[in-house]
Amino acid sequence: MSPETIHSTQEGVKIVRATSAFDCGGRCPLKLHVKDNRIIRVEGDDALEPDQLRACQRCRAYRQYVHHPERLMFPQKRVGPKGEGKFKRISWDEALDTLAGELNRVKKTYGNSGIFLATGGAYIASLHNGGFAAARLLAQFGGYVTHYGNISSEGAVWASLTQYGSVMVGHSREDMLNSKLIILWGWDPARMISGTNSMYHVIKARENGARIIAIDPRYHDTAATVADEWIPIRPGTDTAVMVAMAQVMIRNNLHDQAFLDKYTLGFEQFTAYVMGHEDGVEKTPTWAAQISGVDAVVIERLAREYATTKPAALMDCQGPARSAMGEQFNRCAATLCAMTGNVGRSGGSAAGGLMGIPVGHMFRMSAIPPGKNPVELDGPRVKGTLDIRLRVAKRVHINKIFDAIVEGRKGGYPSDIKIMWSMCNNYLNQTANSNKAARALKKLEFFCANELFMTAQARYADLLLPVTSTAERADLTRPWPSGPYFTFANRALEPLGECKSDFEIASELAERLVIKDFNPHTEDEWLKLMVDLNPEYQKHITDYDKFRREGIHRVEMREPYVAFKKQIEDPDKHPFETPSGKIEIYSQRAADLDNPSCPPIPKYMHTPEDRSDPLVEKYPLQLLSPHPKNRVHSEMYLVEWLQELEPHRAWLNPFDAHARGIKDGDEIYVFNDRGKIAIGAWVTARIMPGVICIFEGAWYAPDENGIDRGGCVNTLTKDAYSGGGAAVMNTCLVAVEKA
Ligand SMILES: Nc1nc2c(c(=O)[nH]1)N[C@H]1C(S)=C(S)[C@@H](COP(=O)(O)OP(=O)(O)OC[C@H]3O[C@@H](n4cnc5c(=O)[nH]c(N)nc54)[C@H](O)[C@@H]3O)O[C@H]1N2
Ligand SMILES: Nc1nc2c(c(=O)[nH]1)N[C@H]1C(S)=C(S)[C@@H](COP(=O)(O)OP(=O)(O)OC[C@H]3O[C@@H](n4cnc5c(=O)[nH]c(N)nc54)[C@H](O)[C@@H]3O)O[C@H]1N2
Ligand SMILES: [Mo]
Repeated sequence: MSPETIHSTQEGVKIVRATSAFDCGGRCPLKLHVKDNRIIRVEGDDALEPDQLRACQRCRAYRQYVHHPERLMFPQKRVGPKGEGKFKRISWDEALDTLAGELNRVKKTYGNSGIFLATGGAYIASLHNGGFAAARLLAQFGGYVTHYGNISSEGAVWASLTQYGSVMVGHSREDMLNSKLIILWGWDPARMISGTNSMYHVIKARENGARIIAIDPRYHDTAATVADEWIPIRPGTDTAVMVAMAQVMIRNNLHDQAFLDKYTLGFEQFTAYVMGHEDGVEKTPTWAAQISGVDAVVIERLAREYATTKPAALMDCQGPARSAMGEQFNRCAATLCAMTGNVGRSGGSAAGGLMGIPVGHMFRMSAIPPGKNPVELDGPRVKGTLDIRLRVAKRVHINKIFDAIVEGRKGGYPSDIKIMWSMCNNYLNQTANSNKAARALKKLEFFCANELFMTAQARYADLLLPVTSTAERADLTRPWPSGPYFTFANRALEPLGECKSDFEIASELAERLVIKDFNPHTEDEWLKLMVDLNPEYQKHITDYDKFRREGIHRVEMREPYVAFKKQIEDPDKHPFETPSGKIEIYSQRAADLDNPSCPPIPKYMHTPEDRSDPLVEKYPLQLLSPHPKNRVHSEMYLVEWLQELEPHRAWLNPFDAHARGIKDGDEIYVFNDRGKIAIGAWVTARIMPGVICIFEGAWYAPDENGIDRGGCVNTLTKDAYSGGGAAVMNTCLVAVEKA
């Protein structure tokens, strides 16, 4: 038995220390009880409070996921029309020969820019496996085209880099115990986790006397559990309310002028905008009330309370920023944090939407560089993005992948994509405009998907390669974003059926593509090497064997981590990483972009598909698509325990439901010009009137009339991005009728 295996008292049972590697922002230590190569029980972390990292319902259902009867177990090739889902079993030799043959054919006929590599959010584990293995292989094969832009948080990333020059804008979660007021602005950690211990510390902070306010169109689970007050707000209008809060502070001299003078740049320009000196419109609470639906009295009181309660943590997340002017939301939140002197202060917050701390953060744990991609070398840069976020123009925005396939060079894209190789994503389902995505996948000459399940996207494949789950391999798994700890998932099972990891698939393909020395190490050697080569692990992991054996290394911190503490305590020695060295409320780099939708100071602006769009006559409801509590996006969709937990239904306010003769539980159609879905209605006052909520991730399943019976919300969303690069899923107008 290997050292990381604990003996069980039960005959034939071993207990293996592991974690899942889902893309949920948590990373929970698990003890997997294994008998006859099957997980028979999942136990959570055995550390005591407050260190315990308690797993949620998804890890509790881990064995149903790993051993699901629908897992793909052998390679298959398409036999019916594309998208119909008819496949035939083939051997690995035939499968890999086919993929190698197609790659060689496209390279020879069209060049390497005809190859698209689609990697995704799934499988947050070491960087030698998953999409990274394929990227390294294809770089050596002469290159490939891929996407740019983070679908999760590009608005927040843009905002944080503009304002602070850094994406490490979070505090370790226990610092919330030092807060007197916590504003959950589009943040619902009871559901979306955001670090395994986030909700635990929100509850502790509440018990400690902090007042908690939730600002969200939905009365979400966190609000229902801990909030003193819920302020419903129309989607996409938060920046207007924040600007009005700034107006209240300026008018009543409640802002921290000394802090602004010392640490920031451009407050004068922001003031000119807020007070109406710039455009003749003073951004009063009454002005914001008309836009947002939040009462002017409430905005005034909120501004006063936030400005006078110290320290206060404004927790703005990424959901509101996944919208047509997403970056303005996070930038304006950060500006309020500076106006109240809460940046760099324990119990405060810098906002910026990312909440990450630099200890144990997934971004800092890269190891095996994929190597230069020849297709991208010397390419011009994408115009219109901030210089630090400059991307080579040979790439395609994440929310435009399928548009690029459909339109190609004639649509202004860098190449004509002929084949796609995909892993760790279900983008047909998860990027916007699924109907267009389906058309795009049908247009490809060849599509190969490495998958665990026959997902909505996998149905369109020509070739399906079955991959192992995290339980079937050993790996360094990576928490995001709260830390402070490092995790190791030991191998609990031998690969099921004929499954192989993405890395094994890439390695076997390398031989066929005559690429030498692609995989010279064993799994154990790779993992040890990555720990040895990475300064982040080296700083903390002194005993590799102990780390592996225990499956976790918890970093002991003398005090909570507070973003920008150094910059505030000693600004001369520690300037911010912006060009001016200050918090840039006015950004010259943003000004240089000369893009009206990305102004140099944070501003509220109207956008297509908000309530001011005439389209509202036809499609009167604003659609939100947050992340589901019973899945990770579309992953775990088939797990019965999780399906039972929460049926997939559309949240509809009683006011909107009655106006359309819809009763709770009725089947409804939700539609716009992009598509139509069928789904059950949940009539509930937990969502404000005028807004409808459908969790993302249900599998797209169009019927013969093109109605998506699976209720995939991206059948309705728009494949566009904001000035700063945010995917705009939460800016979407729809109509609803009884089916
Ligand atoms: N409407 C709307 N859409 C959204 C969002 C939203 O808020 N609203 N959020 C967006 C966000 S933030 C994200 S991150 C994306 C996520 O988008 P995706 O990354 O496409 O989402 P998943 O559904 O997690 O798909 C991951 C797939 O990878 C497979 N997989 C798991 N492990 C492995 C592995 O080891 N190897 C291989 N080859 N495959 C594996 C899973 O079976 C699953 O099918 O969705 C986005 N889509
Ligand atoms: N259970 C579970 N957890 C997950 C994931 C998952 O799929 N399942 N996915 C993970 C991933 S990859 C990511 S990126 C994160 C995403 O985490 P977030 O981006 O924080 O999550 P969302 O669910 O999109 O939105 C958060 C909240 O914002 C609200 N909201 C949306 N639009 C607006 C608005 O205009 N104004 C205001 N005030 N509120 C608004 C929503 O109602 C929701 O309550 O979650 C991670 N955690
Ligand atoms: Mo994400």
